[in-house]
Amino acid sequence: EGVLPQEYTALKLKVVEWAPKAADALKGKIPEDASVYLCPATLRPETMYGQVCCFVGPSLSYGVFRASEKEYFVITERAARNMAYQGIFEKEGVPEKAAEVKGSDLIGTLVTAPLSFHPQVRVLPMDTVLATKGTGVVTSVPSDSPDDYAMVTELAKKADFYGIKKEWAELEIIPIIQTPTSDLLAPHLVKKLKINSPKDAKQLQEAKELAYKEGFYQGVMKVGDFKGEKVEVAKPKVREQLIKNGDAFAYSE
Ligand code: A2H
Repeated sequence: EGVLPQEYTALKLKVVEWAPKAADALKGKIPEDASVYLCPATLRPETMYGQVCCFVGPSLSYGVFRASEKEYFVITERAARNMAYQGIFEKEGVPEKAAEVKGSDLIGTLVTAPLSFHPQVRVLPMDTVLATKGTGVVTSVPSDSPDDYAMVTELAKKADFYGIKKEWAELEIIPIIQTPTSDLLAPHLVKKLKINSPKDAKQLQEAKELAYKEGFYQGVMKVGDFKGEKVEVAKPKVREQLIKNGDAFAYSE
């Protein structure tokens, strides 16, 4: 881990419909009138218009933690401990875990996606999600993240193997940021560097660095309330808007 604290935006993706195994794991453990959210941590809040799914690590274990009387968050135990000390939960100190659920049991759960052109998206598996970073939940923006593009392409290609419905991984990828190279920078780089699978780690690292630099320093918003503004300028504005609307909160580690 780096020396400087990483300032994430944690999104609140509200569960609309649980996958059957997740529903079983949670049965009777969460108050009926409470909302449960998957909370992906992102460094690119300005890309949230392009969310198409939400990744969890299928072999990771998640807790459903009480944030307040009416709100519960699905995140890793590690993230919950950090949040409990950052004053994100109503009760400070030790986080209160209401239930436990395996990543694989969350696959197929339907959640809302704040700001996205796709108002509801599915939870899908991604083996490279680290338990040691962020919340262990990652929102997928294939237009601007090479990792995300490589993974949704793989999921659509091998839907049966991954035990998902093909259409869950085939939501339209809409351009949201214009750069000198492309308005779909991640797909462009994945093709240019001949990346064939999420396992091409070295090329993906290169693509990720290129995409991040070009997107941040030369990108211009194509959509949303800050359309026409530079990404650098729009980023904090989108973040504030998400937080003000109750769709996100600040999380650092
Ligand atoms: B980013 P850093 Cl559009 N395991 O969000 C693996 N990856 C994780 C993670 C975890 N536990 N937690 C967060 N991440 C991803 C958007 C995005 C991101 C775009 C472009 C690049 C990008 C949509 N996915 O990240 O190591 C999250 O994906 C490339 C740096 O803390 C998060 O932001 O720097 C980013 O990695 C945090 O990575």
